[in-house]
Amino acid sequence: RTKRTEWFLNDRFGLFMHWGLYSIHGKGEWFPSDKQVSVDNYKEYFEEFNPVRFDAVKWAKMAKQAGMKYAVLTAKHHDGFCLFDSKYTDFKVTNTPFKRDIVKEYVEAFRQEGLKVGLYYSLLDWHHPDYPAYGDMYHPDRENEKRRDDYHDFDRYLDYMYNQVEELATNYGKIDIMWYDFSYEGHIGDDWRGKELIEMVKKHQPHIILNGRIEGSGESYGSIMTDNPSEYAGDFACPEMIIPPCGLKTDTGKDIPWEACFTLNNNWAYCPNDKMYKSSEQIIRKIVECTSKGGNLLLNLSPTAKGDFPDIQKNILHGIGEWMEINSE
Ligand code: FUL
Repeated sequence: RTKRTEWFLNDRFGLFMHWGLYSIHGKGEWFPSDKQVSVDNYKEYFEEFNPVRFDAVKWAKMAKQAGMKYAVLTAKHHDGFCLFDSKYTDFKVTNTPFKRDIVKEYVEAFRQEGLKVGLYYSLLDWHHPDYPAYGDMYHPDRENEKRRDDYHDFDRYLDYMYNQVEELATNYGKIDIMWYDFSYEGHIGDDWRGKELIEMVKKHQPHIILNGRIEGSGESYGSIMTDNPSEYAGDFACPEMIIPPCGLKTDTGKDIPWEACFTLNNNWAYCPNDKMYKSSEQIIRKIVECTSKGGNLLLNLSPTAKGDFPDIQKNILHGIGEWMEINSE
């Protein structure tokens, strides 16, 4: 772990991007689950997806100018829509009017600018016929959640997930981070066949680092917090919307690599009604706080349905970039 995480402990600031069909309706990426939108009704966004202004090179330059050293893009979020050309589903970007493989353009452009590239992959999948519910059947608070239908073969879903992650690990060159999202407290990585999944990824990408969400959510970090982490504990913990007050250490005081992820307003996905933005100064303070406590900041931006960023988000980044320029060696 030490060797693989070396760059990560040095490159403290990264760009997170939540982008997909939910960027069209602008009501947040949990909308299909919260409102239990059927797969059929959700299709309308799939038929519409056409981000004609998408320019990965511009995105990469913007991130670099802000002092970011790496990025993580939602290759597949909980809605199951894939931003890459997967042979295991039709529910993918190359079948939309846009047709282009977004993951491919993203990894190439960001690498070109010297940034490390990461891919987010959701364990939850509200589109796959073998995924049991709109939320997650394992979630203790969602036990009574309406099932979409009666029959599911969860193992078949896990095969699908494994195959897709393997595509991501083999079709796009060097991937620096695989960012899984997410499991629940009380459930272990085995529920997701986590060991198998991680071994496969590492076979293809020996240097890769993985977050700890195969056995945890934002608030629970799983066995990464112990001196004997499990095989699926991951390489770093990823607290969501909080900065751990004293950093993160195991019980016996060993440092744990970590990365706090934060939204820029109050939503991960593009949400035009949400104007509660943090200022450049607030973000800079967070970067300083994370860094001083031994952690990273993964700052989320929300591309629009047309493939660019809202001006306000670009301006905040610009402000951070100016500070970086003055304050970096
Ligand atoms: C959570 C997800 O449910 C959110 O949609 C978002 O992706 C966040 C970073 O992680 O667990």
